[in-house]
Amino acid sequence: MALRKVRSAWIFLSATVMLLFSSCATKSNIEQVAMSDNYRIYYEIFVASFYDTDGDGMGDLQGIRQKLDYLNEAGSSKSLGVNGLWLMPIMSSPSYHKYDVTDYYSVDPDYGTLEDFKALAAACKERNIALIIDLPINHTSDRHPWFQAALSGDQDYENYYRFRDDFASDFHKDERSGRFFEGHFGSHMPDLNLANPQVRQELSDICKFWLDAGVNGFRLDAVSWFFSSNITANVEFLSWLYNELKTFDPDVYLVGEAWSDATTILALYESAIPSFFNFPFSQSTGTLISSIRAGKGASLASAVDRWYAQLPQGAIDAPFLTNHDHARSAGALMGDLILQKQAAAVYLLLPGNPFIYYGEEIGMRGGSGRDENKRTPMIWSLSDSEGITNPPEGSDDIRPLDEGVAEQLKNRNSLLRYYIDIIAIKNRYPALARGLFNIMQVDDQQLFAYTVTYEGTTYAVVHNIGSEASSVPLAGYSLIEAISTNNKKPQFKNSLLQMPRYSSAILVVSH
Ligand SMILES: [Ca+2]
Repeated sequence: MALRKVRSAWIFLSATVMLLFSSCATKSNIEQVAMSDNYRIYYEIFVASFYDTDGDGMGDLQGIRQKLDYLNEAGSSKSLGVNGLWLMPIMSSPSYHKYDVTDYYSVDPDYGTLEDFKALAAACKERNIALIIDLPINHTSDRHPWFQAALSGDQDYENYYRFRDDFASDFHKDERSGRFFEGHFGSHMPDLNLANPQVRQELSDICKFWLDAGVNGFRLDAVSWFFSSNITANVEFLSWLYNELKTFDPDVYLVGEAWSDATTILALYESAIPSFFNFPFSQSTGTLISSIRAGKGASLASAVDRWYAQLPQGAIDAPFLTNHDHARSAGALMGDLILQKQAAAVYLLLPGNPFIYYGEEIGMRGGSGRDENKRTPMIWSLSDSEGITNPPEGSDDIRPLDEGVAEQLKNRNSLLRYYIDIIAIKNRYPALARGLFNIMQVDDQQLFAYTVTYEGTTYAVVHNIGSEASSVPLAGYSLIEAISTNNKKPQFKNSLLQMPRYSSAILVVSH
């Protein structure tokens, strides 16, 4: 809509400039992202809480397939438009979260069958949605046959884990032998010995199995604990894994979870794995939410600039607000609709692959206390309970919403409709995800302003994340997207970009 408005204004300008501008716009609009392209907007799903198709109260893989129209239906204004999915663990496991696997070659019966998974993967492929699954390989379940064999004294399988004779931090006593095994996340999740070539062969086989079943890659759980905090060993293992998987699929996408500081994450990028989650920017105390809350765009720009200056070439940053381990972002943004919209515009439009946590797009709240409260049922509708799952057992804080998905789709001013608009813009201009970042120096501390340059075209992205209107002179640019969190949109007149409070604009260099 904004694009049409701008284009009609250009009718009054010279034919030459008009031609240049429309060639830029047309190119961006028709460009299709190839399936092999690893630049995506991802959506993280806790399968158990997403959509239930057989009425047992448990979300399932068929439920995700039924909701693909919601996630990405080409040309629909009621579809979110994400083109990547990350499923939290789907393999057999005794726990509700399934991060402790008992069989890496099966789908947990709670969620369906391997056939259901293959059908989902095929449906994703048809829609050009990249599908990645959680791969918890720092540890297995203590009920995994490998660990059971180890406990029964099988030497080969003892070497699959990390046993020692005396106690050390993170080690647990095996009462039978009197020895100790490592289990950073508890005695029910024994750590695998990732230095053992036999274990590596098992992991290679497992990944091959899932790539053959249709995944595009994996989200690697707990990578900073693979060899405790030994970064050199972790980098070596991650390099080995990435190179191994590239022999099966040269376009395989991996994103690592190193819930750690910038120094550790940057060091792990030496493995050449494409993405690591941007934890320093995430959570209620991270750079994104704290800058949005304070309305300090210029300091956010400096932080982002420092971060991109350190990322190695080829790295695909993976910014997010919060994930399944954090209290939901809506709470940190004080339930304020405008702040939630502004936070979404800022992080979704950043270079790289943003990761949306299911329910974030409708402002779901919760997450104090137990982890179960961070993983509550997706609210599809307030009036129709079809497909809505039971809450995870043990959750004791379920927050209601004024509007679920169905209601927000009908409300032009809703958070969901805003997410749909922003995602469409990110998809419309491939440069926004892929471009080279450069900070723009502006006078107003409220403004978060930068350029991205890709294939010879430079775009400017300007956010006013403050509570006062602002303006910035931008000679040589044309406004192509004017985005408002309320009802006042940015205007561009006589090379002056006028930014209402809490608004965003995208411009292109007009040569
Ligand atoms: Ca079910």
